[in-house]
Amino acid sequence: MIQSPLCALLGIEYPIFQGGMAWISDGKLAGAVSEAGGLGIISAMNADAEYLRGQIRIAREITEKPFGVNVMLMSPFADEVAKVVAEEKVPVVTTGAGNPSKYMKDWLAAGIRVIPVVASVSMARLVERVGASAVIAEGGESGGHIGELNTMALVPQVVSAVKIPVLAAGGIGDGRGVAASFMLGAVGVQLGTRFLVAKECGVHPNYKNKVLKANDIATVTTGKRLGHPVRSLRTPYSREYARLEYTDISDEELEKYGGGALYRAAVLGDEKTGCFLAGEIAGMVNKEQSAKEIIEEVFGEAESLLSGAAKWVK
Ligand code: TUI
Repeated sequence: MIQSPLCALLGIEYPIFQGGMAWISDGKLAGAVSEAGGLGIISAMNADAEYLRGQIRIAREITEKPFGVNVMLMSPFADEVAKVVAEEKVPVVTTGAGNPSKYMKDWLAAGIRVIPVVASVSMARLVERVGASAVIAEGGESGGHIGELNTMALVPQVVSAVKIPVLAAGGIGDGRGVAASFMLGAVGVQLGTRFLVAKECGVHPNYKNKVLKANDIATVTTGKRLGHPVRSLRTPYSREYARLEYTDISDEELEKYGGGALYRAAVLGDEKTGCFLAGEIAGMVNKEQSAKEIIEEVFGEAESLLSGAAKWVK
């Protein structure tokens, strides 16, 4: 059995978070992951307060165990979503794509454990100073919006820079990634892409099939020109976006081209115009399993690897 200080901190059985994926991580998936002993996370994405309240209710119908909400700080609804998580006394809030400082006072007053996703040492130090309980150091192997560093270099540098616990994210798809994360000094992991194909995940079947079929070089990054690189599966959409980035199209038009693409992928399953965010480990994901099976398989693998690690020491 693998237990880390993160389990005691949050009252969970396995030190694993299911990442908050826009249009994918809803109350049903988060409830299933939490019920299986990890921390399920509802993505508040670009949705309003009413949507989030509904998803929190669904998660609470599935489980009495702790769960989380991911607040996407670039969302136009971030202020109202920040109020809802405090009113609902959500046990854990993770944040992404920005600096969560302005919400920290209210969240801490509501007894919430705030665990921001960071892509640099400086952001990790900043969120520690304003009261974060832990940080998720997310490397560029992740799907979606990514920073400059990759997991292997980012995690140990964040671990050395802060006193709060660190979770590793980005490029983790099985027990090998979990074991490696512990060796880098992390006390837990966050996985997104692997949970995308969970049986309880309601994403469009075309999306699941694309991830199941993906190989090691199936993902690409686009969006650098607008200052927010994004990793997604190679599709007609990503190819056209990549082409447009190198034309003299205006930033506004490029932004408009990106609008609604996550919805078209996750909800409509539109293989031509959708943007299918996925991490580099998509090539390792080849079967649909329940959230419980995923967690138990991953930690079974990690346990045997970590208990055999002494063979390297002579
Ligand atoms: O946020 C994510 N992943 C995401 S958000 C998203 S929605 C979106 N769609 C299109 C463009 C942009 C966003 C899809 N996937 N992961 C967590 C994450 N946070 N990755 C990187 C960061 C991050 C970046 C900058 C965290 C803090 C930060 O600070 C910047 C600053 O100084 O304010």
